[in-house]
Amino acid sequence: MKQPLSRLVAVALVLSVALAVACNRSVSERATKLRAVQVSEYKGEKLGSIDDFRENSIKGPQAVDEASYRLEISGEVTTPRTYTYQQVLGHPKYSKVVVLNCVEGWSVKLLWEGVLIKDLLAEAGVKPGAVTVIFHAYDGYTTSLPLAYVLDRNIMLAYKMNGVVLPPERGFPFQVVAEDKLGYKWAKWVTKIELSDDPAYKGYWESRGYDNDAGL
Ligand SMILES: Nc1nc2c(c(=O)[nH]1)N[C@H]1C(S)=C(S)[C@@H](COP(=O)(O)O)O[C@H]1N2
Ligand SMILES: [Mo]
Repeated sequence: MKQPLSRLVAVALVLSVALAVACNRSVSERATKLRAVQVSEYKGEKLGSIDDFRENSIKGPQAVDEASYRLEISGEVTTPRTYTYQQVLGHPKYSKVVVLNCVEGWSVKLLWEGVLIKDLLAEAGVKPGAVTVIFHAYDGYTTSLPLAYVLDRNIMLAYKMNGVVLPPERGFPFQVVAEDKLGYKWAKWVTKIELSDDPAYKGYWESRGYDNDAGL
């Protein structure tokens, strides 16, 4: 039987709308599922939740595209490097339970999984004059940590929290796990790690009066 063309067009329209709705739903379902499968305990230790954070980033949550994302290692290094998301994940992985304390007075204990920043720095070759590690982020945020602290304390660049990939608002693809330092040292959405010979460098909050050491 011959179908009128308008009938076919109508069917195609209905199908494409249904598909669009289904895709949208799967995006929010994915976010919900991520939270549903997060771990709540690690080696007998009770953990906080991904939702125990108060989102107060300088420009709100950032949506970083995994395919076009690059992490740069630059500044006082012998060979500046650029990594894709997967190339960063190709480094040896580490897990650790660490508490994040914000200056606002709240804190959250989570299981973090990531790579060691010093493994990335070793590949770029740190120049002898470097003393400060500056983190640049997708939202324009900056903060820094002493190079000695990053190396001696095995500071991690995390890609998972409580066993799930960092949600966009929690810093996807990477957040610095600056243990024993206040939350503003825990750069989210890290895009560049710059080595500097300036021991007094001040990042976003530090240049607005917050303590540059930020020790707990
Ligand atoms: N890129 C970026 N990273 C950032 C921030 C920010 O505004 N931008 N805020 C910092 C602060 S003040 C805290 S307490 C931690 C956790 O922030 P959240 O609760 O908004 O995730 O992220 C830190 N990292
Ligand atoms: Mo904070």
